[in-house]
Amino acid sequence: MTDGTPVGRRVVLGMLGAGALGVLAGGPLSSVATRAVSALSSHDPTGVSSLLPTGGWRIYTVTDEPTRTPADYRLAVGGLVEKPTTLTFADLQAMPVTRLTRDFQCVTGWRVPKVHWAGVRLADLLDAVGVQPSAKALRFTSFDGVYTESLTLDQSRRPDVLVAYGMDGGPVSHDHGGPVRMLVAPMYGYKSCKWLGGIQLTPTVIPGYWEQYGYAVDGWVGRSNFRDDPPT
Ligand SMILES: Nc1nc2c(c(=O)[nH]1)N[C@H]1C(S)=C(S)[C@@H](COP(=O)(O)O)O[C@H]1N2
Ligand SMILES: [Mo]
Repeated sequence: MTDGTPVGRRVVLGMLGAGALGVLAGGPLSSVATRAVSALSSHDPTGVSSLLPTGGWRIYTVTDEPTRTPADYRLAVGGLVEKPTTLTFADLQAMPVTRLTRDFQCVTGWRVPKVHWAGVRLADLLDAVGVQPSAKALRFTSFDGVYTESLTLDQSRRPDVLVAYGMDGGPVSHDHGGPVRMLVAPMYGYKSCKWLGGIQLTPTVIPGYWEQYGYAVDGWVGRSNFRDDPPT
């Protein structure tokens, strides 16, 4: 899956149906860390692996994990905006903080209940840069150089969509996409771009990384993809 060869929807769904097996076989949702944790949980009838410090999280990346510190972090906001802007970590922290507690749900079935997030509402950021009338969607890019995501402009203005720098009382850790990641709380995890490097306003939705492999562009939890139980 590293050569960029597109995989049809059927193949992806097949791998997901196989659950942890798909991950162990090196499916597209895997990373070395994910494989290790999944291998453990799939061979652990005692449930002891759920006591591991990952707290139910799987760490996903489609590249080698990129590194950026708060000091060298930059978020470029451009495209169809009035004021193209590059924000530092300090700029983000100087904006009004929004705190949210929400379950985090991956489309493959794992869920972490009641994660505490802190960050800047994307809506506030959009107000600060000014959105041009022709903008209808957003494209998120990761500084991993590969991962991308999308939202419609309406979705992006929801109060539960954050440019997040805080998680469970601390910073968003490197593994979880720090210093800054997206949190699109009402949608599956793949909509929340880690290691956020850029936000571009676009005339139309440009499907993101996983959406090219058949996942829903409108990835509402419980109402898309596999329609599992809505989060609590
Ligand atoms: N840059 C980047 N962002 C990403 C991913 C990724 O592989 N790379 N995986 C997505 C998926 S499928 C999920 S479920 C969540 C996982 O977040 P976590 O690694 O903090 O658990 O990140 C999303 N954002
Ligand atoms: Mo995911």
